[in-house]
Amino acid sequence: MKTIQKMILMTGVVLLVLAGISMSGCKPDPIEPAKILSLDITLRTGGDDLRQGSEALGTIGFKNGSNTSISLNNGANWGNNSTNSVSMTMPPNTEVGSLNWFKVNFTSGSGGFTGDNWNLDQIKITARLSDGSNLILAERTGSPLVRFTQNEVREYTVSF
Ligand SMILES: [Ca+2]
Repeated sequence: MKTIQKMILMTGVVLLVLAGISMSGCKPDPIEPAKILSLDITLRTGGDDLRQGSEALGTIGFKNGSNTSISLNNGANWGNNSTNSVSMTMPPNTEVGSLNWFKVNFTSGSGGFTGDNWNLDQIKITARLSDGSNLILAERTGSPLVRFTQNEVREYTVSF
């Protein structure tokens, strides 16, 4: 074969290979992973209530270092052996892997003669996703799981 024919042949091979590469790059876009629209925080109070005027503050921490808080009980009484659910809206485009921890902070109200204590027997954190499904992120149970007190035990953290 003459050199010029070899060059033409080689050029053809190279073009075919390049065409193959560009074709394989034309795959359809992968399906966007579902985003978290909101969290459902379900808390079961055990044998010692969360008194009216006391506060359970919920804070979600993100891996990028930011965090956001809401009052879980809004100053209301959570009676002995009651279960309460609170919805927490997430920022737009919150990815499942972006959550780092959830923390409950207890502050005893000052209304009674003595400070309040609160037994938390269970916490369950469920993500509501943009594709309509739910994802349980954490579920912790104990009897109690944690006993919050006025001065000593004031926070409990769930790491994801
Ligand atoms: Ca109490």
